[in-house]
Amino acid sequence: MDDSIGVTLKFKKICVIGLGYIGLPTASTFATHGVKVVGVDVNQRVVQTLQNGEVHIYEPGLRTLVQAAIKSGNLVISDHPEAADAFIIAVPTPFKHVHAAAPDAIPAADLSYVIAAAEAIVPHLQPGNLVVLESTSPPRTTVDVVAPILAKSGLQAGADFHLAYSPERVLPGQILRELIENARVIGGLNPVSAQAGCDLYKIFVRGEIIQTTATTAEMVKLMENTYRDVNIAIANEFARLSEHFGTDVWEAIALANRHPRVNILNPGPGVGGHCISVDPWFLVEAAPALTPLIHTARRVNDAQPQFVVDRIAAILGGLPGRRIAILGLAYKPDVDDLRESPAIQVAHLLQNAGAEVLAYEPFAENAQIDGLTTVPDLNTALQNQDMLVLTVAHTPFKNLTPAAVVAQTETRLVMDTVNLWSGPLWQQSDFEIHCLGVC
Ligand code: SAJ
Repeated sequence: MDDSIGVTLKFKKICVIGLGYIGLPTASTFATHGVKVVGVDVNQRVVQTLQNGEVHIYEPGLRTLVQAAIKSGNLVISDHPEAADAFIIAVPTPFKHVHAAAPDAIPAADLSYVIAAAEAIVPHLQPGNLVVLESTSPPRTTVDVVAPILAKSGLQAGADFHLAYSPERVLPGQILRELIENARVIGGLNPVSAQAGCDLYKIFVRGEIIQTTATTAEMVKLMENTYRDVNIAIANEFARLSEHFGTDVWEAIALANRHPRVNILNPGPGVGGHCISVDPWFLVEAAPALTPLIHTARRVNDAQPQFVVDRIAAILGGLPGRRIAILGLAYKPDVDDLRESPAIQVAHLLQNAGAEVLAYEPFAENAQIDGLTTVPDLNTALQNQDMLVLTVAHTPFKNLTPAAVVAQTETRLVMDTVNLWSGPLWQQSDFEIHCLGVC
């Protein structure tokens, strides 16, 4: 008998709290694997959208998966939890931005959504249940924050019910595939809780499931993203050095990466998203004296938008009154997510310095951003500009040819922060392309 069928019987019904980029795919995947799922979100717009058969998130294949899950009758959408065999908390854990008056302050983790979700579970918690925190959280959140809240039920975590932490590590744009294929870490309050978590995720996870402690699993998640942030910071610093010494950082990185044990990442306009730009702060806030490298890397990446703006100002000989088109606002290529986007920071910095900025985002053509003029199509963005600034390596921009752009704009000045328009076609074109990391 397929053991996944066995464990499905153990978890007939689960509640997934938080229907965002992770919660909704997770809820839908469980539902299409035979589990009754109550998908819970406190945002009425989200609940209404999903109950109307629509999806509020762009992720390849997600709409089809959610509609199949709801059509099967296994996924129902609600604004409150119900009694279930397991509860998964997949709510946001943003950080509280520092006040402008204290720019050097360390951003603090905002656990209010996790706390609210745990509180909402308490009335429904029963002996034998499993509760899993998935949200990326500071080390010891499961043990020191979630467990005490759930104890208000009168049940003891690890004895009367299972409590575990299991981070997701899916790449936006690849979520549905990676959710199933990636190895998964399950950290239990105790080994029995870790095993219960393993039994739950075995229902659809095909990657290896590794059991550990809850705090280790929290650390693993933060280490993965912090490792990436530090490595992006060194790539950004190499870009600055290349401009200083007059080399092409992209060529230099490609050559350095020919070394069998070197893997330098790509420079860019900064680090965005609700993960890489956030998670390292959880470690810095929790242990500032132990994290000078992590802290500095965050500062390097957060300063990258200003570095790009300074380069643009030097090329244009000043910014006041200059007309600039920002091409791309998402935090990374081929997603519609604008959270913590460096492209938006570049646009605001240019505007604050007196430039007239228009922005176009192909994956969010109707994006409304405070203090920023966005246009719904590329052609409008290209009209009557002094410079085009490529801030996101979106595939639609990659596929443009010089001829296609020439037909839509008189502008010949380009600042390419993502090394997108770099091939011979562009080098032989009339465009004057300035690339980040290339002098
Ligand atoms: N970036 C660079 N240079 C690079 C790579 C990325 O500047 O070489 C920038 C991107 O443009 C973006 C930011 O960094 O602004 C983050 O992009 P990303 O693709 O590194 O990260 P996410 O946030 O989309 O996904 C990461 C992944 N973590 C790792 O790769 C270690 C994903 O597996 C995690 O599940 C996700 O964070 C998360 O949810 O934590």
